Amino acid sequence: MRRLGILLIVLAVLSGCFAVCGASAPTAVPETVVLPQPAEGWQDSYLAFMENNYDIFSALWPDGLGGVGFIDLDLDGTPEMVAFDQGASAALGAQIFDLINGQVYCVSSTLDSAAGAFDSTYLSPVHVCTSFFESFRLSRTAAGWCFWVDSSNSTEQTAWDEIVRFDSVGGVLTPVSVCYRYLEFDQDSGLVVAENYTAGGSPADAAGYQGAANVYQEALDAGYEAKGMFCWNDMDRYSAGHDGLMTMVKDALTAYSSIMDTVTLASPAA
Ligand SMILES: [Ca+2]
Repeated sequence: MRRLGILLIVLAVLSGCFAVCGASAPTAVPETVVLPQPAEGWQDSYLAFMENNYDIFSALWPDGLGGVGFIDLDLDGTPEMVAFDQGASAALGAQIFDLINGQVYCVSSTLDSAAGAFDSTYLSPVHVCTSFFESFRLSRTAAGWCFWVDSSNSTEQTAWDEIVRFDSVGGVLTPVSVCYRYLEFDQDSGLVVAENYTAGGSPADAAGYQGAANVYQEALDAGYEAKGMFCWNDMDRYSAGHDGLMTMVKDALTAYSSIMDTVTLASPAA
């Protein structure tokens, strides 16, 4: 039976090359993705981390977190935890936590003070602003399968966005800046008065930025919709305090759906 209708998230040998899709491209990208088994007891590890570090969360986000969800961003089989703040600007700030050798670490945060509050051993300088768990896209690029996100934010006079790809480096979720665009507008005319671009971390022009972005924006999307819980969906249940936060985390764990259970592709790329 032909299996073109289904993206099987299968096993084995490919994990090394697809997990780090920024590495040199394999000769052929498989139509299926191989996922190892999740770390045993990963749900309890995240719950214990939240319980043990509630005072830090409370201090960093006194109004409470905006939402919590779980996504296996680096395709190593074990989900990362994505926690959104309440969004003081156009987009929400994402904080990403990874389970590394049995310990939970903050690996990305929009908040500078997170570096002093959490163990910063694996904290990346690359962070993410977006407003939906579904904004994290699983795609098949020419270099391999990966999650990526179009991270963006804006003010009345400025706008920026950054394509961020999620690699696994030594078992650690590693956000990588693919390309970055900053625009500044004249408040009266709305015309762009300043612009700045990078691609692969190096200065670029608009075409260089767009060329790097196209690799992801035009890649085959697997159709995976990540799930999470937002506090404003149920303010009574998810209050800013300890009980509300822990309930939100538990509900997000229940809502988590493995890529293996959910992804289908109508027409895998040639
Ligand atoms: Ca993972």
